Amino acid sequence: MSDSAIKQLQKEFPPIKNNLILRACRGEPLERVPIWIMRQAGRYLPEYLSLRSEHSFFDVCRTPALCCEVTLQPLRRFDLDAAIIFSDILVVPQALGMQVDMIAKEGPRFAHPLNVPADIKLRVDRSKQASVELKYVYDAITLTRHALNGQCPLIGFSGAPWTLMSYMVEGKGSETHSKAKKWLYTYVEESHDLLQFLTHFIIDHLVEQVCAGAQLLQLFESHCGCLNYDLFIRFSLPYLRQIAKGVREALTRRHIPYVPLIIFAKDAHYALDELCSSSFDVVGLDWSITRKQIRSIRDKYPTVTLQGNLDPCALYASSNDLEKMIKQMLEIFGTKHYIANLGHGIYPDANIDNVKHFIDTVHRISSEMISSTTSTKTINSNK
Ligand code: 1CP
Repeated sequence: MSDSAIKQLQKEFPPIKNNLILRACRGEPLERVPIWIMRQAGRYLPEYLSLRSEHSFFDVCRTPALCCEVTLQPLRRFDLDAAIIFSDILVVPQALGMQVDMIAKEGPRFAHPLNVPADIKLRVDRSKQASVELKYVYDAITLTRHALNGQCPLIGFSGAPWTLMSYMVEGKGSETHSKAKKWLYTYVEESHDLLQFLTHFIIDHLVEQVCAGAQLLQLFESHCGCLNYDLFIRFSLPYLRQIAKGVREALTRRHIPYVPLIIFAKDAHYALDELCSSSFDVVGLDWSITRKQIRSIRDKYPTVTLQGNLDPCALYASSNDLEKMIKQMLEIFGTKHYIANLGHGIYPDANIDNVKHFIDTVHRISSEMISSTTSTKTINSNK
């Protein structure tokens, strides 16, 4: 598609029919709680596996028509309240010139990870621009926003600086992230320099996604489990805050209406206060966050929308047990300022019937809860 054809398409997005999730971010009264599922497009769906048997992972990412198809697959099966563009957090290091391959049954693998700071000069091309290198993501977003035809909002996303840096140094997934953490203890200045550079690039990547049609943004800081409070405060939080502020300012500068920002900092149970006071509209909670912690931040930060946090493994339970867990989750979070989701990405062997049951049950129970409080209020006001 030509640039002018894309620009034209961006001006003519179909009107939105279901904006529940956007209203939840603003804390408006709702008829039911919105729900989407992290990694809702992916390997648990046979139609995804079938498409992947013909195309490599990054070919799918780089082909807007395929991205659009895969993004829509879960929406054809389930009554979801948001779509998330099919892409990956590792398209950012690729855009900077690093070679990343997706190895079957293993995951992402970098051909030449960063071993020492001198490698940054060799492997990371600081002249690259998101708007050029990741144009395929933005084209996919514009195409998908049209194909959705207003069914629900489209989420754009990026990995956060520390998570991307840890992949760039480790070169693959890791239990301990000890190579990347070594940088934080031995190459302090160089680590900050890399994180700062990534921060600017990520801000551009997120803003471009909004220009292309994304209606919410989620930032994945997936590797907080290997940090402690002090490391998080020094090497993650300042950059998360810069991103929230930077995206907001860039959108204002470009006269683009603001979109809600979600932070999902997995395993950052030690920094919930900091996350809730970092000017993100939504704080995603992973499945390990306790009821006590949820109640505490709910009370302390009533204007922050919370997202999560059902254990992805709860989808292996019987439908009766699953329903009990959903009810409990809705009772703890409440129905306002809340987006239901899993507390991490869905697993490839998730039971598809239970995925549908999860989504439909959140809708049913939350609408019952909302209509019973509304009718109680009406009775009270008529007294
Ligand atoms: O073979 C395949 O098809 C690859 C499986 C797969 C998929 C479906 C990968 C490899 N990435 C994705 C898509 C993806 N990744 C999405 C798409 C949209 C959707 O959610 O439906 C998103 C949002 C991501 C984000 C992502 N990628 C994260 C953050 C979320 C999280 O899990 O914490 C991370 C850490 C990655 C890296 C990555 N990509 C793929 C894998 C297996 C991994 C994890 C590797 C590891 O550290 O072990």
